[in-house]
Amino acid sequence: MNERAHGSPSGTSDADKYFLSNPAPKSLESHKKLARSFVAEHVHSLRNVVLVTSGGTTVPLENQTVRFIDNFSAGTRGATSAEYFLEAGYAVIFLHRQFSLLPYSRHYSHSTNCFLDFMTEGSDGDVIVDPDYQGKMLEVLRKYNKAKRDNQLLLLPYTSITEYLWALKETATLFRPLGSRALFYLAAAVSDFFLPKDRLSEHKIQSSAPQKPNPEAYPMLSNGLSATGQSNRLLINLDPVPKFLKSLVDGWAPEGMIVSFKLETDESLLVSKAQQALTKYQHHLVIGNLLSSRKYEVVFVTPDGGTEWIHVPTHRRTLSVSTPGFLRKQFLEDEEVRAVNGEGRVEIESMIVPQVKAMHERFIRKSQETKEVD
Ligand code: PAZ
Repeated sequence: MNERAHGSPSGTSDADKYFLSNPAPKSLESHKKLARSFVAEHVHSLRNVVLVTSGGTTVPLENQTVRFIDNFSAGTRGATSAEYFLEAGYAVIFLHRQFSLLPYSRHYSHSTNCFLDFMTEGSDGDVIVDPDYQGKMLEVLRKYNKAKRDNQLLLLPYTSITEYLWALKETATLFRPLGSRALFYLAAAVSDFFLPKDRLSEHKIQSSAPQKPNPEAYPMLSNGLSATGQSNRLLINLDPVPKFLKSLVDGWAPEGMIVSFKLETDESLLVSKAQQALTKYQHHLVIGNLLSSRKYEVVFVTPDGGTEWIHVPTHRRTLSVSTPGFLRKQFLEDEEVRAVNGEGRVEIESMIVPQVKAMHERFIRKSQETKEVD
């Protein structure tokens, strides 16, 4: 019997406690309704379904949120991967940070151009797409229309860590009827620390004394002057976010294939941290990447101890492990400029997704064989 299906004892895990003390957002019910009917359709369509998470989660500092902690993620990995999954025949639920990059519109929305730069005035005084962009836009439009026609894409937005975690939990649970056809591709940059609801200041934190924020969350302000005599410093006391990958693997999605991403800035830590995550959570694949080179190289780390680097072709030719740091940095900056200027480089997601798909297909076959034996 699959041990993972048993899950952790109910009502006791840190994740359970998190959900008890950080209530579901208002948007959750409508997200669940949409996800439920999307999954039901694709249980029958026999498409494999992937939940792609994308973008960064925020950590609000106030209940009526004026300020929040954020991170760098623009959602490029998630939005680009979602397009390749759609092309590969998957139905995609795209759980993304609101206003981050979206599949298809990403080609235009966050470009250095204003979207009006893609337009021009036609001879009859009408607005048309500038001929320079028409070829590419037609290609993108056709793919987008196909995804819509086949009801292959569902967009679910989140903003805060709590919204994200509730949506992940509920969507994963709704994926159960898909069995091993469910794939989780967790590319979002999820906060590691947060401020629990019961320690959130209701109103905007004031920058000048006197004020009475919640003493536990803001001890320095609550007890008045800091040691140096400054009264307007803000110290924030954050809790760790429980490790939800454990709940996903053990309880929410015991039959699906789970792929997580690991981001580091120190190259010497990347593979070992990815291996530790696999040992700890017992899922199926970690894709490691470094902040500076994430668009050009990633490493696949598997539970059997395998590590395989994937590089975009120009990158492999130019860089090697021994390339000095300053040359590497210059190369990556040049690549970025070329990409922004539209000087087509290979998108690394076009290499990641087919490989993940092949692994998922093997995973499905294996799980069917196991069921037949049982
Ligand atoms: O959104 P983006 O394309 O700028 O960045 C992608 C990424 C680095 C957030 C993603 O590839 C990733 O590693 N996500 C997991 C981060 C982590 O929690 O370790």
